[in-house]
Amino acid sequence: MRNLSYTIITLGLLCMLSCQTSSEDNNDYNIEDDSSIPIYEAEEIKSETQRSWNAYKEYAWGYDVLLPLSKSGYNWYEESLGISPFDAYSTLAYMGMEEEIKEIEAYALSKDWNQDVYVQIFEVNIRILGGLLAMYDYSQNPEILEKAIEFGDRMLPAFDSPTGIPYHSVNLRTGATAGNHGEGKGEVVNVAQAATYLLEFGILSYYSKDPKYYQAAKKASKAVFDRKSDIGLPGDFINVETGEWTNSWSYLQAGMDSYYEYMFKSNYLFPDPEIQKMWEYSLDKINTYYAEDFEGKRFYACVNMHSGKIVKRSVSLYDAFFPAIQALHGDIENAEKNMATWDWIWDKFGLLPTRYLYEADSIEYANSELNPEIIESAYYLHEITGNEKYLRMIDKYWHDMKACCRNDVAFHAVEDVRNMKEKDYLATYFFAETLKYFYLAKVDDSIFQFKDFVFNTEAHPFRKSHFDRKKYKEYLGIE
Ligand code: DMJ
Repeated sequence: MRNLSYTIITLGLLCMLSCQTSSEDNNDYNIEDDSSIPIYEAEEIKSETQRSWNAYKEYAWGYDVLLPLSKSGYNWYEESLGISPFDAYSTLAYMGMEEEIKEIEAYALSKDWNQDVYVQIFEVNIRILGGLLAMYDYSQNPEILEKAIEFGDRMLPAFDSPTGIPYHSVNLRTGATAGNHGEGKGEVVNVAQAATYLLEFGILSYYSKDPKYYQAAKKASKAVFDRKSDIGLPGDFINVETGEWTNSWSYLQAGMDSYYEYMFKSNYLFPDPEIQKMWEYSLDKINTYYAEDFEGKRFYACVNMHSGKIVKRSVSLYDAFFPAIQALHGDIENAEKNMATWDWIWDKFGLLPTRYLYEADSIEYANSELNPEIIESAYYLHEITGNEKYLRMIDKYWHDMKACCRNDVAFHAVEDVRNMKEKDYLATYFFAETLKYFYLAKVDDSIFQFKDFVFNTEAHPFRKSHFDRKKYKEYLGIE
């Protein structure tokens, strides 16, 4: 036992040293000047994706998630939804893994959604519906579209609330609504759960030529927006039956992030004057109330929705999606300031902790779960500005992630970025997003051109030219 403890401690120290060496190296590493150091190759990412996908197939096929340390599978609910293949498909497709994507298409077609299970509407929207729609976007197989429409129809009863904001969860078989895992009523949701549907539901309406999906998503987003405070900010938790705010914090973090993201992205793909107004109004409030220059760095704080006063100087790694949106919107100056802060936080720890208190300069939540947002923003900024320093950042993120999170079969999350303690979990978004952004950042233009696509919040790509600028208004019911 004692020997085992020593072995574990020694292995832990070795891991810490290797991770810290990597992060310390990076602190000395001047990304602007170091143009002689070669950047990783796209082929390396593809082979790491193949290796991790093989591990999912060997140890967890049929389960939602791979547990890479115990080499087993894990389900979110009592029954498996088989989420990883839906999330992985679009990444494997653009990597040219033909055999694997054919296998996933067959799996998707054989999937029986008539499951007596309550699923969280937000999560299945971005991962399963988003994944199925991207599968159709890539394969153009009409049977896949039928599966996507069926899945969308099973989600719709969740939106049948007095406000039009969806309940937390829906039973895929019965359409009954509830809270998590069928518990409670599910009437209190955060704003991301309330209003992250415009993009997938817009695409579903376009392809099915039935406006009902987009209109349901729009009603939900407007229901949140219309309940903004006197100074124009939404809160973070809302009751879907009464429309009352149950908490009055306002921020860019997980829980609100994709509410903002989808106002922008949906309007980017399917211009809708009402949504555009909402986005422009909201962006102005974000810049007025959340943005704070603190000790020479740009942060986006948590504020009170009524007073606009800062309630917490805290950021979460999810907020690192925002430089991508700022850059695509055309606000390069703020995107670059924001990105520089994220890169600085990365360098402090060698990975991003889930939540960092910037005034106290301390970690609030120390886990790090292979999240994609910082890579996503560096990728957008590299594509949009052409500045090589963003590719150098991505290269650093890849080397650090490899040093701290790669094991003998795949990659794993980290419990604590201060000691890089391993966590037995590989989130499905690692396949959908993290590996995809690493790959696309280095892949040749003949394979993928950033400017031709829109990504959902789970990085499922949609080719813009598939959506006719003259027809979308009719299909989505936009006046
Ligand atoms: C992803 O599942 C999505 O990007 C979501 O919008 C929030 N972030 C996670 C990954 O960090």
